[in-house]
Amino acid sequence: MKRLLITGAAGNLGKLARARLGHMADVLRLSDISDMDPAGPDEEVVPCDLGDEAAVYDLVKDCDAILHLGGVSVERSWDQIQRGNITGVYNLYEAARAHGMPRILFATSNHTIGYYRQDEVLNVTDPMKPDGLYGVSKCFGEAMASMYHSKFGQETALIRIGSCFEKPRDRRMLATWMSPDDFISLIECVFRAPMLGCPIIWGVSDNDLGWWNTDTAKLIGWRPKDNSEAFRAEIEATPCPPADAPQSVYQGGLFTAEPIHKD
Ligand code: NAI
Ligand code: 15L
Repeated sequence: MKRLLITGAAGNLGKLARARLGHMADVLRLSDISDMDPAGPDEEVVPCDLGDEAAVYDLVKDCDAILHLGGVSVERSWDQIQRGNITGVYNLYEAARAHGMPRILFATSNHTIGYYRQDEVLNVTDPMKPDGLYGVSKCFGEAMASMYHSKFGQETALIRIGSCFEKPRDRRMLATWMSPDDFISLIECVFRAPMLGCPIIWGVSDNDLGWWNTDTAKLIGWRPKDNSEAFRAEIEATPCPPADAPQSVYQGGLFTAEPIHKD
């Protein structure tokens, strides 16, 4: 493809994508509200607040695909979440509609279902059970993608990411972990698939411990290769939280214990 837009390019996953996806497009257009490193060869750096409709319209122009990582990524006040994850998502989908509907990978989250218990196994068709305002905003994003697909044919891969870090950080992440390598191969599969539609796909590695039926990954030919078991001994050497603690009970872990933030 000619131009791949990466929103949230200053964030953790955005930096990873910037470093490793150059081969996917002639040009990477990198955008964030936070500071980014200057443009390198075959890069465009375009600062943009997702809450600014006109700016997002210009941002999406001439892009062939969008890796949408931008927005608030943890529990925060409604004002912050609304701008990045509600208004921002509306602005992105409207801009995409105006500019030929480039395929979108939308980074949604396990916090859309965080109030399910860890002894339950979920399918992507199970009802949402968000664990906070952040989770609710990701449910909204999934609903927007579904509506734009039904009404206009806009393609989106709704990737419900578990926990994408260099390695799992606690016992819960033995189930939710997705390695950086698996994330990159997932993105490649999304943008290379001949047909996409609007599937929900769990963004999780091939962990022995798992709470999610990962069948929909096959729709795009994605086969994660890493397994959190490699880190089990390291994790189990750390103190074990009580069995009735939120991080031991709920799939969303400590997000279920967050208050409604007011500032
Ligand atoms: P991050 O917080 O490091 O990066 C998000 C970026 O979005 C930040 O650089 C931030 O400045 C930018 N941003 C926030 N509000 C914005 C606005 N109004 N306009 C423009 N940019 C704005 O998050 P991370 O870890 O890189 O995650 C990327 C995406 O993946 C997020 O959407 C997050 O919700 C999602 N995700 C990540 C998971 C993970 O394990 N890292 C798990 C589940 C979902
Ligand atoms: C998320 O949605 C967050 O963006 C990320 O920072 C992690 O907290 C992750 O979920 C998780 O549940 O581990």
